Amino acid sequence: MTNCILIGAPVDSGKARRGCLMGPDAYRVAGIADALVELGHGLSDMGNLSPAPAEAPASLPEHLVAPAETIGWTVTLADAAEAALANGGLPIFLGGDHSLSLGSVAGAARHAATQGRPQFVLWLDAHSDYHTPQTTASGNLHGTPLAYVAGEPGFDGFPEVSHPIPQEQICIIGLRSVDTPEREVMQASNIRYHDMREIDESGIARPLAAFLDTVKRANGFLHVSLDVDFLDPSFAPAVGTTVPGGASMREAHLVMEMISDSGLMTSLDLVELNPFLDERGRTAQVMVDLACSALGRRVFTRPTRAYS
Ligand code: Z70
Ligand code: MN
Ligand code: MN
Repeated sequence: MTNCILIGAPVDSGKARRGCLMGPDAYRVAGIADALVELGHGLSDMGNLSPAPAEAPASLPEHLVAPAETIGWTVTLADAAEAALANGGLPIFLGGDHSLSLGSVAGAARHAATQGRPQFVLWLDAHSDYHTPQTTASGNLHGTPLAYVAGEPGFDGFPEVSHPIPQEQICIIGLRSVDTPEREVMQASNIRYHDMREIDESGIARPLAAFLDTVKRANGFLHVSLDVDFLDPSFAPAVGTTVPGGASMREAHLVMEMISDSGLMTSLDLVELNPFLDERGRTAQVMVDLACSALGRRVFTRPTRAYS
C-alpha cells in the first residue's frame, strides 16, 4: 500500500501553445483517484496549486517564454514535492507541461538529501529537455528541466539547486528529437541516454533493468517523469509537439510494470497532456492506465476499457 498524493500542477508557462493547464482535471475525469484506490492505495488530492509570485531577472535571455511564471511554479512545486515526501507519501504531479519538473525533481532531491540517500531520475521522453536558458532556440522552458536539476548554470532568478542530480543518476529513454546543443552536451556527459534506435535493436527492458538495478544497489530514491510524447502519437495524440516513432502501448506498459515490480519509484510526473488536442479523452486514459501499471496493476487484471 502506497500513500499516493495527487498534486495538480496546471503549468502552462513552459511553451507558447496553451492547453496543458487542463491536464490535472482531465486526469481526474479519467478516474485516476478511483483507479489508485481500487489498487489498494491510500489517496489524497491536494487540488490544483498556483505559482508563487515571482519576477524574472533582466539577466535572463529576452526570448524566454513566461520565465517569471515558471520561476514561481518552480518555487511552489519544489516545496510541494519535499512536503509530500516528508509526509511519507508518493507525490504524483498531474501536469501541466514539462517545466513543472524543474520544481518536482528539485524538491524530491532536497528530500532525498535529508535522508542521506541519492536521488535518481528516469526521464521517459522523445526529447532530452537539456537546454539552458542560453541554449534554447525556442525559448520554451519545458525544454530545460533536466539541465536545471542537473545543476547546469544560467538559470538566473530560479531557486538555487541545493542538491543537483549527478549525471550518472539520470537515465533518459525514448529519445528521437534532440537539438544540436543538447546532443553535444549529452554525448560529453555521463547521463545514461537510450534513443529509439537502441530500443528497436535491443529492446526497452534491457537499459531499464540496468538502471533499476543501479538505483536498488545505491538504495536510491527514484523520480519517474513521464512525458506524453514518450508514447507514439498514434495512440497518444494529445500533445503539442507530436513526434512519430514513439514507444508502443506494450513497451510503455512494460516499462511501468518493471518500475512497479522494482518497488523503487518514490515520485511521479505525468506531463505534457494537452486535453484540448485529445480525442474523446483517450490520451488521458492511457496516461492513467500507465500510472496504474507503475503502481501495481497487472495487464491481465485490468478492467477492459474502451479507448473510443
Ligand atoms: C525543443 C525545444 C520540448 C516538448 C520538450 C523541444 C522541447 N528541444 N518539446 N517537450 N514537447 O524547443 O527546446
Ligand atoms: Mn519533456
Ligand atoms: Mn517531450
